[in-house]
Amino acid sequence: MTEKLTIALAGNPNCGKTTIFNNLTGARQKVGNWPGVTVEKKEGKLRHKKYDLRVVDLPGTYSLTPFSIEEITARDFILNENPDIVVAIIDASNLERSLFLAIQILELGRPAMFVLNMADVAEAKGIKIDEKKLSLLLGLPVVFTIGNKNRGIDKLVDAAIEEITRFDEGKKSRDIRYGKDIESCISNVEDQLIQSKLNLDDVLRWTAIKILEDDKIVKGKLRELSSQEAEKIFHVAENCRKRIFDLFEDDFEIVLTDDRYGVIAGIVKETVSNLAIKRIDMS
Ligand code: GDP
Ligand code: K
Ligand code: MG
Repeated sequence: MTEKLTIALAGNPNCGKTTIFNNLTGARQKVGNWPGVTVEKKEGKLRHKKYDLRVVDLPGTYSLTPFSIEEITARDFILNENPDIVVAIIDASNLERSLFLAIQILELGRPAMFVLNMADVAEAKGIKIDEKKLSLLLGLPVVFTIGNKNRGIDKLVDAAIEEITRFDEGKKSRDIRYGKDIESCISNVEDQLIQSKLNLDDVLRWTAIKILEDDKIVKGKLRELSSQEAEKIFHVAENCRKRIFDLFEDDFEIVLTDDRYGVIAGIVKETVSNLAIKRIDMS
């Protein structure tokens, strides 16, 4: 019996996503467009042990907001087609910048893992990432790769399959936690979502955050499910947005973005040491 699994590759432009996609799928590729848009869609196949893997190369993006067709395409695929795992490809030589997208992928609540690609570039720059600590901190697998040398690719696939299995056996993704004012808003909207019985299960927290960010697409989808429930939820969210504005004199999405950068700075501080800088410090 073979098992069919779908792996989606996500990441910033130029992080090496297509290189890794090519390493994984070789010549077994299909190139087309995403439905209705002129964004290129690449899909390929890979046979690994008892698994038939379908690999999808998502459009390169810096975020998962609804402001560009690439971002909408990437997040719709993750939300609607439910890949068995989302592999966030990270430029290891630029961890801080890459984490802005990567933690949003983690935040979707679906099975995910991080791939620290460009490991050679990071090493040449004297950047050392403690991948075990990063993995423990965020509760997901982390592997190093050097895409253009085809290094680490088997490890990537093994880790992906292990993580899919863990989720099948009941693992839940770990949440990124923000400041107390943001968290209390998220809880308020989550509570209202639960009362609405719209059955959002695994995307509950993500949906609450998106409503608070005034994400027009997510709000439109909720209205389609139940306009009456949607208005109640939006009312709670609007009160929270006002509270945040009074406290910080900025919109919720700006305050949350600042908080995200704070979380990222904390992760980088815990897991990265720059050997080049240390050498200078000691001289
Ligand atoms: P994408 O935009 O994310 O699809 O990135 P590409 O796969 O097109 O890669 C961008 C460039 O980075 C290409 O020139 C690759 O050969 C190169 N590249 C990919 N992975 C690595 C890596 O691990 N190390 C180095 N030094 N270059 C890489
Ligand atoms: K490219
Ligand atoms: Mg590409």
